[in-house]
Amino acid sequence: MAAQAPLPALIRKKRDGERLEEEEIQTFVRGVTEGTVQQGQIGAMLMAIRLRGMDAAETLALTQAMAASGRTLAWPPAWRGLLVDKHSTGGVGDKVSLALAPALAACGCKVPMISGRGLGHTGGTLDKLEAIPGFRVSQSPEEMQSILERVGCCIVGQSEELAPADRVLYSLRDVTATVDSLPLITASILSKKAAERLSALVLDVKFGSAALFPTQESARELAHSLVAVGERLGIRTVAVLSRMDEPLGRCVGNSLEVLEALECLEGGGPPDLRELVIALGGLLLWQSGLAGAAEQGRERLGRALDDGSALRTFEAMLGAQGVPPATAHCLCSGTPPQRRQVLGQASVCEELPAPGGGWVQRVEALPLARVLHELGAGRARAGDPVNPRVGAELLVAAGQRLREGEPWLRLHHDGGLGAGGRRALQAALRLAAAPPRAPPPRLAEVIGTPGTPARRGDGQ
Ligand code: IUR
Repeated sequence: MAAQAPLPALIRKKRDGERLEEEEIQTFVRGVTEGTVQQGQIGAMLMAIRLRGMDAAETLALTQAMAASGRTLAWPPAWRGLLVDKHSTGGVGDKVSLALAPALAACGCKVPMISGRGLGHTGGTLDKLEAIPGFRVSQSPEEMQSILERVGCCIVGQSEELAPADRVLYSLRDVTATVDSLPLITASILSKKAAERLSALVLDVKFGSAALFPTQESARELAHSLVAVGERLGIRTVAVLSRMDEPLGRCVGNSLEVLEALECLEGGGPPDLRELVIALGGLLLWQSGLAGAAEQGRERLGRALDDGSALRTFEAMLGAQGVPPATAHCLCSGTPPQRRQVLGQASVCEELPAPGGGWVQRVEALPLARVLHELGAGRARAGDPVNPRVGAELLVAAGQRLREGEPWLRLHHDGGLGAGGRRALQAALRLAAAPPRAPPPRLAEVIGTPGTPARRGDGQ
């Protein structure tokens, strides 16, 4: 084996714009995992990568080294081709995973979904699920397998053992202004998916005023990077670019989003939510070979939402992840008031009147999310508690005529809404003097063509 260059030489190499060899990347990641690389050195390497970039082979090597830094999951051979997951780059009101995982399982997929918590203005799937009394997200890989055998899907947190190098790098990216690096984002997202040993993956890359990437072009660049590296890892990978200027659906806030996901699982709910669930699920069913084309996949997934099989699977998943059976049953089969009683309600429920009259152009997601965050719906630092009862329901839709004083937003909180928060909320409502043009579809583009479906033996 060639002598390893000392770390400062590797940092210098990347700083000066040279490529790093696979072994050099492995050396760096091993040092990160074992704690032998100093924090300053990690920060310097992250900045060198952020400024100089990485080509596809380097990004792949970084992803593989990070995936290999911890445990990888193993599944029964009979599940080959069927193991699927979805990742979203984060949005406001995004409860897609809650409906998508059980719907896919109801169609025959195995969905070991590993999700995150909300940080900043975007929500986290785990926080939404933890609004349900009893729901646990810390299952071991063995427990995950047992749930997948019985139910077909689970939604859990990332265990300490999975891609530990990502944990170190991600926390340092936050404090070194290197979050927005394509190779670092790609390796971070896909190292965890590679460790999950998936067959197929769909990525929801969001763009717009409330997304990580403001423009469709920048989101497209990330999507191409994710699809290229995902495919090289042996995971059938496809990405959709979806708009994130307005909240997804009508509800924002953890408990309210669970209620809205339940409506979707009953075949109802807001059309934009159902559309995204069906589009993402249709692509995954195609990739996993359970549908002959994306359109057939969409139809199949829509049937699972309409015939109650997705809802029954969701109830089974709740039971398998710690929710008492009576609670799970009440949530899945109860009336809306019974469901609200299970989840608990905030002490204040107030409706905001429209500050003027006109046609609703849109409701801006970012200011709405920021105010809810301040009211306790989100966390400022990892580990902070969240108040699941804080949230908002949109009472209007784009294109609707609204008269001054008519209610447009129902806000749920436990106090603390000041004049500044009220002003910010009222400014989130964009009114026009004339009927606006129909908004563009939320799903803007699909990147990567699944083409040949995952054959058994692909991926994992
Ligand atoms: N989610 C991840 O898992 N990693 C990242 O780098 C980002 C989001 I940005």
